[in-house]
Formats: sequence, C-alpha cells, structure tokens
Amino acid sequence: MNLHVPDLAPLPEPVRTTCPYCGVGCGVLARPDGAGGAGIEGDPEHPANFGRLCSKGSALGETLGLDDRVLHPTIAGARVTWDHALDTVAERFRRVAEAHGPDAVAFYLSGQLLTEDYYVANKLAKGFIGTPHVDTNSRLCMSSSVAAHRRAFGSDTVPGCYEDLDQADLVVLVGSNAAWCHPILFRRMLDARAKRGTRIVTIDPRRTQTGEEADLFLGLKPGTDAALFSGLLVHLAETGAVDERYVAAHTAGFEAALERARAIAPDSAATAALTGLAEADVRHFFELVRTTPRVVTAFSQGVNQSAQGTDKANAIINCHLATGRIGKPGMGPFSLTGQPNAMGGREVGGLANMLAAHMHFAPEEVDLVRRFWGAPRIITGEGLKAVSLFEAIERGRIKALWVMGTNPAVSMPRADRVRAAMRSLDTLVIAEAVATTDTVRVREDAIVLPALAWGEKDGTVTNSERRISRQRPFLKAPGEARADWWMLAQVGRRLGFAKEFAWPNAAAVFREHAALSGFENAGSRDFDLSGLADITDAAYAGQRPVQWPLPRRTRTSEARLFANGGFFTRDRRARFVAVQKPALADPTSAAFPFRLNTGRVRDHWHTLTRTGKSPRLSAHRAVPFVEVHPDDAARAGLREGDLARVRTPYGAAVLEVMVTPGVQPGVLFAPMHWSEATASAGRVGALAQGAVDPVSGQPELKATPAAIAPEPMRSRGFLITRTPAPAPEGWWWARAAIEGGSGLIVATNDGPAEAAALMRARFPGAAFSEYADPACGVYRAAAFAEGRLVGALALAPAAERPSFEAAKAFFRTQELLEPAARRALISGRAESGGSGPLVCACHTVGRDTIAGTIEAGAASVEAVGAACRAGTNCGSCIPEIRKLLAAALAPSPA
Ligand SMILES: Nc1nc2c(c(=O)[nH]1)N[C@H]1C(S)=C(S)[C@@H](COP(=O)(O)OP(=O)(O)OC[C@H]3O[C@@H](n4cnc5c(=O)[nH]c(N)nc54)[C@H](O)[C@@H]3O)O[C@H]1N2
Ligand SMILES: Nc1nc2c(c(=O)[nH]1)N[C@H]1C(S)=C(S)[C@@H](COP(=O)(O)OP(=O)(O)OC[C@H]3O[C@@H](n4cnc5c(=O)[nH]c(N)nc54)[C@H](O)[C@@H]3O)O[C@H]1N2
Ligand code: SF4
Ligand SMILES: [Mo]
Repeated sequence: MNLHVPDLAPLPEPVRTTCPYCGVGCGVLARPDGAGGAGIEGDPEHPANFGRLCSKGSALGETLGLDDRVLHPTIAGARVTWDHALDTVAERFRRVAEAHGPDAVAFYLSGQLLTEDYYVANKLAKGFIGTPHVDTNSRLCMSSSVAAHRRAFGSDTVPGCYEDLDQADLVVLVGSNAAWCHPILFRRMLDARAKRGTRIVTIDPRRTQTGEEADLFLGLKPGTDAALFSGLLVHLAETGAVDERYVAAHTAGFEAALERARAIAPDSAATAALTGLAEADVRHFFELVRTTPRVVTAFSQGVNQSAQGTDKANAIINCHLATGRIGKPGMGPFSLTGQPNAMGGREVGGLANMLAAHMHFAPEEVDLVRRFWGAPRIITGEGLKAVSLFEAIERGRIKALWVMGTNPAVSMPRADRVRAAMRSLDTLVIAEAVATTDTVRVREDAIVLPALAWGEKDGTVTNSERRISRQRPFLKAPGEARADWWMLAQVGRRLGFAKEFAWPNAAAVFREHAALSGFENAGSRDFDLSGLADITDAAYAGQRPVQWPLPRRTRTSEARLFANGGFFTRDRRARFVAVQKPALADPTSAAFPFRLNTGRVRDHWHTLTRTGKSPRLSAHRAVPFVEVHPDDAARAGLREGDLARVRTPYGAAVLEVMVTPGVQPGVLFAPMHWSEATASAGRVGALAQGAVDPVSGQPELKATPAAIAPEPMRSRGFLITRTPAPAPEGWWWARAAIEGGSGLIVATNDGPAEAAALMRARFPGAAFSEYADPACGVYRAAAFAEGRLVGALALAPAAERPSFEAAKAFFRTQELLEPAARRALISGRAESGGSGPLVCACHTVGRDTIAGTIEAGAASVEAVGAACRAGTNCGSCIPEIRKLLAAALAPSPA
C-alpha cells in the first residue's frame, strides 16, 4: 500500500514577542504569513501565561491590517518628508521655549510605549528641553498605586510575583474585574482554586463576572474601600493576628494608623454601616483574612481611579504590613497594572512627579541624573499632572504639546474640555499609528508622525510582576513609520544634542537606561537593572523574560521583596499610613441623582483603535451601553435595549440600556471604549468629572453624579456596507467590525420612506430586494451589484428591531447569494438558525448554540466545552457559560 505523505510547507520559525494589551504581559509566538498578517499563539515558555492567551491576545492577528494607518508624516494634513516634519517640531519647540520658557512645552505619554521610547522622551524633556511637564495616561491608571507604594515602602515597588497567585489560599480582588481585564491571571487564580482550594473574594460595587466567580462577593457602596480595610485592620489588631515581631522590626506608624482606623470603623457593625454590606459578610471576610496566612490582595482601578485612591491602596497595604504578609510565597498586596508597559513607564520616570529611574527631586538625585545625562538644563522639581496639565493648556500656559501613544480626546475625564484645550495650543504634535483617532482629528493643523505599531517595533515592556519581556518585530515597517524613540532622538539632535541622542538602536537605549538605574546605586534604590547594562546587541535580541531588581553586584533577580524588611525609606522601615474617612468627591443632587461608574468590557481595548478592527472582538459588546438597576429602569421608564441619554454636568452620551441587578440602585455603569470615530454619542470620557486624588493626582473615573432619561427613537436597525461608509446625517450609530464588510448599528426618527430614498442615494445603479411595511414602520432592503451583495439596511420600531447578528453573516462571502439566502436576508431571519449573541470569542460560539448544548444534556462548563468548544481556549467566557447553565438548570417555578 502506498502511504501518501502530503507536502506540507515547513512552518516558519515563530518570533517570540509580548502581547501589547494588558499588564499581565503574556508571551506570544507570532508566525508572519509573508502577506502582512501573522499566526498568533501563546508562548508556552513565557512565565506569565505558559502558552495561554485571552480573547484579545488570540485575536491579535485580526488587528494587523494597514487600513487606517498613519503611513507618512503630515503637517496640516499635507504629506511632508521626515526631515521637514522633525525640523518643524524642533523649530516650533525652540520658538515656544524661547518666547515662553521651556516649561511652555509639554509631553503627554503612554503606558503603551516601550521602555526605550519612554526613556528617550523623558530624557529629552526633563534633561534637555528643560520642561518638567511630562505626564502620561498612567496618571489615569496607576498613579495612586505608585503614590501608595512610595508612602508605604519609600519606593514604587510591587513586592510580589505571579507565583504568589498560584500559592495563595485566599485571593482578595479589590476594584478589579480580572475575569475580563486580566483574564490570564484570573485563570491562574481559578487553577489555584481547583488545585489547592484557594478562595476568591471580590470587592466591587458592581457584580462583575469576577464577582460571579467569587466564593464571597462584597458589593460595597462606591468609594468605601478605605472603611472596609480600616475595619479589617482593627479586627486583625483585636484578634491577635498582628505580626508583632515584623511590625516592631520593620515598620513605623502602626499605632497612629490603627487609631485612625478605629476612629473610622471600630468594629464590624460600623464597617457594615459605612460600606452598606451585611454585617455577616463583613465578619466572614474579616475572619477569612485573619485565619488565612497566605493572602494576596490584588487591586486595580476600583482602587486607583478614585478621589481617595492612594488612601484606599494604603489601607490595603496597612493590613499586609500589620500581619507581615508581604514578600513571602502566596502573600502580599498586589497592584495589577493596566497597560502593557505601565511599569516600564514608572521605571524611566515618565510621570510628572518623578525624575528618572525611580528617582525623584531630592537635590542629590537631581545632581546624579544631571551628571549621568550630562544634562545642562535638568529640571529640579515636579511638573503638572495630567488633569492640571490640560488645564494649563486651556489657560494658555502651555503652548506646545507632544502626544504619544494615547488618545486623550477620548480617555481624559471631561474630554470635551480637553479637546477644546488642545485646539488652543500653538503646536500639537501627535505620534500615532492610526489615522482616524479622535485626537488626530482634534485639529487640522496638527503635526502627525507615523509610529511603528505592535509587530513592527522593537524594545521591552515590564509587566505587573516587574518582569521585563521583549517586544520583537515580525512585520515590515509600513510606509515611513518609525519607532517613537527614534523620532524623539531626532528632535533631540536637531535641538543641538547630537551626542546625547545618538543611539543606533533600541538595544543601545536599553543599555543606557539600565546603566542609569545602577549609577551610584549601592542598594539605596529599588530599581536596579545594572546587571543588564552591558548587554550586547545579540544578547538583547535573544533576551528572555527577566525580573528586576537585577543588580550588577549579584547578577540575580529577585521575585519577591520585603519579607525581611529592607524598605527604601531612610531608616529602612515601611510606613503605616493613617488614612482619611471615605467621602466621595462630588455629591449627587436632584438634578444628577445617580453615580456613573465607568470601566471596560471583555473584548475591547480602550478607545477601540485596535480591537475595533476585529470582527470577533466587536461581537461580544457591539454598541456603547449603560447598565441600569431594574428598579431605576422601571422608575425612569427604561426597558432592556432602549436608548437612554446619560448626562452629567460635564457632558452627555446616548447609550443602549442593559437592565441588570449587577449594578446597585442609584448607580450606572458605562464602558469607556467608544469614541467619536466609532459612535455618534458614545464618548463616556466626556461625562467623567475627574476630581483628583490629593496625593496622586489621579482622577476619579468611577463615581460622577449623573442623570438618565429615555431617548426614544422611531426606528432601530442597521446599515451594512462592503467598505466603511459614513452614517446618515442625524442618526444615532455605532460602528462594529464584521467579516466582509462594515457594520453600523443605528437608530433614527426616519422611517421606511426615508430609508428607501437613502438606499437609492447610497447605491446608485444597484438592484434592490426590498420589503416595506410603512404602516408598521418596517423596512428591509439589500443592494446588489452584478448579483453581489453590496449593502443592507433594515429599520423597524424598537420592539421588533431587526437582527444585526443574522444579517452580518450574509457578508462573510463575496459569492453570489442564492435566491433562498436573498429571501432570508430580506425576511430579517438568519439563513439557518443563528447562534445568538456572541459568548465565546475564541471559537465564535453564540448564546443560542450554548443553550442548545445545555438543552441536549450538557450540565457543566466542561460538557458545554466538549459539545461546542465554547470556553475551551482562553476561558474568558466561562463565567458567562456558568451563568447560562445556572439559569437553564434552575428549577422552574411551579
Ligand atoms: N478587556 C480589557 N482589559 C483591559 C483593558 C481594556 O481596555 N479592556 N485595559 C487595561 C487597563 S489600562 C487597565 S487600567 C485595567 C483595568 O482593569 P480593572 O480595574 O479590572 O477594570 P475597570 O473595569 O476599569 O474597573 C474595575 C472595577 O472597579 C469597580 N469599582 C468602581 N468603583 C469602585 C469602588 O469604589 N470600589 C471598588 N472596590 N471597586 C470599584 C468597577 O465597578 C469595575 O468593575 O484593565 C486592563 N485590561
Ligand atoms: N471614563 C474612563 N476613562 C478612562 C478610564 C476609565 O476606566 N474610565 N481608564 C483610564 C485608563 S486606566 C487608561 S490606561 C486610559 C487609556 O486611554 P488611551 O491611552 O487614550 O487609550 P488607547 O486607545 O489605548 O490609546 C493608545 C493610542 O496609541 C496609539 N498607538 C498604538 N501603538 C502605538 C505606538 O507604538 N506608538 C504610538 N505613538 N501610538 C501608538 C493607538 O492607536 C491609540 O490611539 O484611559 C483612561 N480613561
Ligand atoms: S491577559 Fe490577554 S490581553 Fe492581557 S497580556 Fe495576556 S493575552 Fe494579552
Ligand atoms: Mo489603565
């Protein structure tokens, strides 16, 4: 018998790189396909993910397309050469500095830049232009954690590592929706639960998927975390759980902090009253913590993005210091970083209140950095933090701004004002990868510089556990795009600092950064990477993930710190912090009776410039929405799926209503993701008030006073075209990527007659299949050119709104549609049983398909996975599958 062995082309060698999304920092294997795309897999050898990727990471291949990219430098929309663009930036910055002082120039950077980019920006601004006004979107993200670490430890040090999550017996998640925002770490926690029975407590005013999965969910009142952890400190003190030896040997300030905690929350009853929790739940939580030595308290934006964020974080850290549960296996306070390189930005000193390499503005630190850089104009004090920075622009104090790797027109609180402020600048420079962002479109005369994006750029990022990993290029640079560090260095050279900005490659920048961290550092500073200061280009190219500190003295890195004290204060002791009693910055009122909480969804990243390109990722939540409690919805006359206008004193948005008991009465939740580029009225950043934390300057983004009212529209529906087309004038819309086309989900006061006219205007010369029922307000049409589907529009009254899900499937193929398919399209039904709203993004499995497997007997997450693959890859959707199982298997009421 002849065995036929097919000729398989050998798989190309994968390039090892790092996911560009969240701070988990998962390793990725990318296999370029030679046509601008790449196959994407998890790197089994990366210690953050061991081969796993979440839905966003797995879909990276869908975001590599070049449509929408900035490919050439432009000034006022006209293409210019790099030389001309860089000369212009240098010349304008020089002129502004001469006329108004160097501090009229500012930089607004991003935790998504690579460390090398960030290092060069910081050096250029603080050392050579001589402006202290360098801040970053990390101000909106990590700055309260940074400030809390500094107050407690004397340095911005994360004491633990990911293995602690595997080894903990109790994981407390505070203000973190890790199931959606740090999915691979959340999987590690669930694995620990399966293996060793680790219990999970989730503390969040909103019952998120992370809350659904928890053993104990504490749905506290917004902003009251410091009361809960004050109560916990008192409980630990009164039940003999304090590690007296550790406190005596390695800390200071315990008594004062305890006294303040007692004044805030003397017992579990007082804690319950302040937090709105049931006293039994409070006791249960206190006892769990008291009796479980191996506890990790992981926290994120519910802690940081708060007008009391720094105190919240210190209240948590206090409990760990008091019990000596820090820096030991399975124990510690753990700030989960948001962006892929939030940590790297902190290392270089990219925040306005840091200088460089974890150094601040003590005279000897300024002197040290001045000598290392040879920087004549080094600044000697802090600059303005993001919110104040944009206020200074508004006042005309800052005249020139360089925005790099962030989209502040969308993501800053009071975003409308921020947009207006940017319009008043003399000079706005934007380094971007995507041409259509709201910030790029803020003004026509901006200088736009094409930046390399993920897959093209070369450098390093540091994840939540201080682990530095390489991002490596595996695609050609498109057009004239260049690395961010390169353009900064070019401007530095043009300003007369050729020698100081002469690096030939990213490796050289990294070496200088590592050398600065070790310069005159005999153990006095936590951040020390000098063990890599003489890394060769070849070694840098092959560098495996490594944690800092990694000093030259020992050449070994440390996974955990502070188990035996050794803090970075002058006396080497940690500080307990006496925190303030919780109070929300802004009171609600009759006009604004709700609190608007904002955050993220599972499959989208920030302002949608990347995940918005992926059909898979755009399906889970396709429109900007607002979660409303059923009682509030009933009172306001809002039903599931209605449109509602949400207003605050700062702005308004029109969002689709999701009625859910997951939010508390009086609280609304809306995601931050939609922009002017992706929706007509979905910019939630414009609504956020952004009162700042007095210590960190981080704005409150979780509790703005708000109002909600129905926004009735005559018709709801969709418009799908093969190539992206503008929405009809005056319609409400949200754009969703689909396969083979471009989708707009719409609402309008127009009806069938206007819709029919619109189709004819949009598709001149096309053949139409149409169904119109003017009496009922229903219209459905498809346009065909030479028999091929080119567009579809459907409108109906809200209650019968046509199914976008069903219609978009017809665009997957460019083939001629069979008559049956045409009829199905126009009938508004799916051709063959649709799979319902997307649940599993990895395997594209919808709710109805999962419900079908449950009906057919699948009684567990595993059985559902075996039947339809849902939940078997990244696991991000397992909580949703569990919910469907619970609903389906619940005994039906008699
Ligand atoms: N899918 C996805 N993942 C992401 C991102 C993304 O855009 N999409 N972005 C990344 C980035 S930059 C970041 S910073 C992280 C953010 O990750 P997370 O912090 O987990 O995400 P958020 O949704 O911003 O907010 C977390 C939770 O804080 C809760 N919260 C609000 N107020 C309070 C309060 O007073 N107390 C407590 N305890 N909780 C409160 C909110 O209800 C929300 O569920 O996610 C990262 N990962
Ligand atoms: N209401 C509300 N607002 C929030 C938050 C919230 O929870 N609620 N969260 C805040 C937090 S935690 C964060 S981190 C911010 C995030 O907010 P942003 O930083 O504004 O969000 P992104 O969409 O990630 O913006 C990154 C930009 O950089 C571009 N880009 C991508 N790669 C590169 C590159 O290599 N170089 C350059 N130069 N550009 C590149 C992208 O196209 C994109 O426009 O939002 C904050 N704003
Ligand atoms: S958890 Fe997901 S988004 Fe975060 S780094 Fe890993 S793959 Fe990327
Ligand atoms: Mo963030």
